[in-house]
Amino acid sequence: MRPIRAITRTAIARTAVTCAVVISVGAAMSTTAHAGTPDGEVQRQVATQIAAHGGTQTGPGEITYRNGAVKLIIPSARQAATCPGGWYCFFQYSNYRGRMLQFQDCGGDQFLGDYGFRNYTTSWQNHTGHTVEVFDEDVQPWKLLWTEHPTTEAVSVGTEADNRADFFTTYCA
Ligand SMILES: [Ca+2]
Repeated sequence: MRPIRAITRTAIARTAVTCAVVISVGAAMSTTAHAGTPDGEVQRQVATQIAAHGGTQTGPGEITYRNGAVKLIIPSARQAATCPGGWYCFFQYSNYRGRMLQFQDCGGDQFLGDYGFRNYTTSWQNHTGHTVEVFDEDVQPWKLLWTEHPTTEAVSVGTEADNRADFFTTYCA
């Protein structure tokens, strides 16, 4: 059973990438007709993200990884991303704006670079009971940048930690 499932998954992933490319071409044509269309730009960024870091598009501006354990949201110009209950989220800009990378797993280390989010975080929200310790591994020894206690958030990580987060350890509630 396992080899068959693996093949199916690969086939699905290939189909998703093909769709993304086709949609991207459509978006490019649309941009020609309506210059600066935010939705077209979002779709272009989705295609770029999948080409660079894999994942499957599961909605407008939404890319899912690891069978749903991780999601990247690329919001349109009209609407900010929202960190749902039961997840903890990293945001590209202050005040929970820009791209949002959301997780729900606990009990180990996870690497933001796997999703193109290394040195990228400026604000965060933790809508779980887990505790998350976030590190910079570009310095020796690795530096603890901040700790996300259960149900807390920060509109900005501050100048010292801005765009430095590389990985985190999540302690289960
Ligand atoms: Ca770093």
